[in-house]
Formats: sequence, structure tokens, C-alpha cells
Amino acid sequence: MAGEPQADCLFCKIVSGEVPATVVRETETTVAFRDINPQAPTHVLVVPKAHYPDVASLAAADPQITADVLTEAGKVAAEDKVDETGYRIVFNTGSGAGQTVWHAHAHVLGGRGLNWPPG
Ligand code: IU
Repeated sequence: MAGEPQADCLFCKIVSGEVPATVVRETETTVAFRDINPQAPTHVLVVPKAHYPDVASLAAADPQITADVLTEAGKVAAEDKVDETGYRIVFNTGSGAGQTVWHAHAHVLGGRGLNWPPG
């Protein structure tokens, strides 16, 4: 069923605590943890606890949880103080865009200059 945990999903295992992660924030609907391979001084992933393969399917199924993910991304940025200099929220969607984990997640990147257009 849509949103149910998937046995083979790494981020579902982080949500359940089966796989350890450096969790920085948690709400009823979301978990935020530091990326294992950080691309910036702040690189945190915010995931919905419910399993959806990408942000588009999450948004179609549950606009409130989508908003919760974005709200948490802003709070992560504020707690790491990268809101003072600017930060980026990225949802890689599809393999051509670099998505490698098929559980919706926002990357929160900051703490260094970020180029535009992105690579
Ligand atoms: P992507 O947008 O699907 O490519 O992002 C997946 C991210 O998950 C990527 O930045 C990885 O470094 C990160 N990650 C992680 O934090 N912990 C893990 O065990 C694995 C991937 I595998």
C-alpha cells in the first residue's frame, strides 16, 4: 500500500532505527539526518517517514507531509545557521538527475558557495 515501509529500502530502515544515522531532527512525519557522503559543510537529508519513491509521488499522495519535509528543511538550515548565508533544498528526481535512493528525500546543502546552474 502507498506509504507503507518497504523491506528493501535503506531510508525506511533509517526511519525505523534498524540502520543507524546521525539524526538531527525528528517529527511525527519526518526524520532529518546527516548525509553519509556530505557535499557541503551542511548536508542533511529530510525524509518522510512514509515510503514514497520520489517527491512527485509524495506530493501527489500527501501534500501535508510534503509541506512537513520543506518546513523541516528550513529548520535544519536555521539550526546549522546556513540560513544566514544561503542554502539549497534539492530533490533529485529520477536516475538522470542523480537520484540513487528511491525514498523521497530533500537534500539541505549549505555552508559553502553554491554554483548556478548546478551540475
Ligand atoms: P540521491 O539524491 O538519491 O542521490 O541521494 C541519496 C543520498 O543518500 C546521497 O547523497 C548519499 O550520500 C546518501 N546516503 C546516505 O546518507 N546514507 C547511506 O547509507 C547511503 C546513501 I547508501
